[in-house]
Amino acid sequence: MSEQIISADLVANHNSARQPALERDYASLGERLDRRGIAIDAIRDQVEKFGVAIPSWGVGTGGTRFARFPGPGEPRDIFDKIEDCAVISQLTQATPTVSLHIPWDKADPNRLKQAAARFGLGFDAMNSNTFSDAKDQKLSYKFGSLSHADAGTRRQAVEHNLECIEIGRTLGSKALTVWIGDGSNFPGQVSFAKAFERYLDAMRQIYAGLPDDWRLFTEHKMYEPAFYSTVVQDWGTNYIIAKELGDKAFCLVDLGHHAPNVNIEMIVSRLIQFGKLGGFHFNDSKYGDDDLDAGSIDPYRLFLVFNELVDAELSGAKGFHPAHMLDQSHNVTDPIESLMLSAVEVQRAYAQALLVDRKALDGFQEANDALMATQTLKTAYRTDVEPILAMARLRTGGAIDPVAAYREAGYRAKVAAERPGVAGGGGGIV
Ligand SMILES: [Mn+2]
Repeated sequence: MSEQIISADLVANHNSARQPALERDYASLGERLDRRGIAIDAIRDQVEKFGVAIPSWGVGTGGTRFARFPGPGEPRDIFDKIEDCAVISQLTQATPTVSLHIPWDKADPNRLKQAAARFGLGFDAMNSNTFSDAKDQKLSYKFGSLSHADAGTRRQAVEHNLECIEIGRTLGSKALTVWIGDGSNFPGQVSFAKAFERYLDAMRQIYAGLPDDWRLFTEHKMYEPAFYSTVVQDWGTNYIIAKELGDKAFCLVDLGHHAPNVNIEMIVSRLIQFGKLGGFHFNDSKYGDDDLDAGSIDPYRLFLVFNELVDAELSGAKGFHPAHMLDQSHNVTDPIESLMLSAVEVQRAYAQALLVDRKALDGFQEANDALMATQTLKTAYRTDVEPILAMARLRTGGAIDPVAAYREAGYRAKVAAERPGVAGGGGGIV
């Protein structure tokens, strides 16, 4: 049995006070779903198996390029971050893994492995960083990394990615995610073609160092930090990269990395159809790469993305096993609370998508019945699946209301006393 940071008695008391009402709500929803030919327990079983990774950088307070306002009890190092992730996992039972960022989380890999194993946590994809300069780094990434004009700088960036793979091998990770900030701020500053060719050449060297059972995820982003052009700017370029590199290369979709109003669920469908969807960075946005909490701005879009994912899952799409991860920046909330609710929102969209009557939807599509087709999706989306999610948490040892249990436990006040304040200053959206 793995160690639990929040007292098991506290969680048990929290749950026993809420369980009778939950059981009534679950039975009532079960009866309504039964009328639609859906077995509630089967949906609950699938929700119990669903997990989303926590990014190590998400448990610290984020910031913007204007300022960062640190909260109390912020993690001081990766070991504190793993403890915060363990709290999220314990109370939600939805986040079994942590995704590390190198060099931010650099430490003895064996110590890292032990620290995570203590709480029953595993490691998701490794994330490299060639978008900022590490301390004592020889060559600067100010003008790019994997696409830099200078061969030595490109080599340094390749070696950093190979080091991330090495660390990940010890940790039991099975994927590397590469996002670069390379691009330009002025028309004419770089040759689009030359920069992309240099990038592909560097990525081929990283791909060559990938173990056979690993996957390589490349993440596109339309703009920022470069404001005129970005080397890996959209899903089209990303698809070309994955095709050029080979069978172990896939596209990663960060929901915030598109122009406003782009039909992301359709991009998801295209990548699935051609076997190149690697995974997600879930978050939400209003204007740009806002890194807001998943489902906080446009929960219907999150559902529509999951509608495509569930459709692929049920139709047995070849090689389909996307990695799910949150990638958010929490500027005004307690990051642990935001991450718990975000994980639950991702689960919620998954559960709602499982309720879509796919046979009926297909019939309406074939008959050009636009109104009934869209209503079929709405019927699933409008269903309040909270009793399913709460029941899944109760059965797996989590809390019926994770935020309430977290506040009852007084975890933030406890770590605030143990962890000295972190100085404010630099920004931190990535
Ligand atoms: Mn991302």
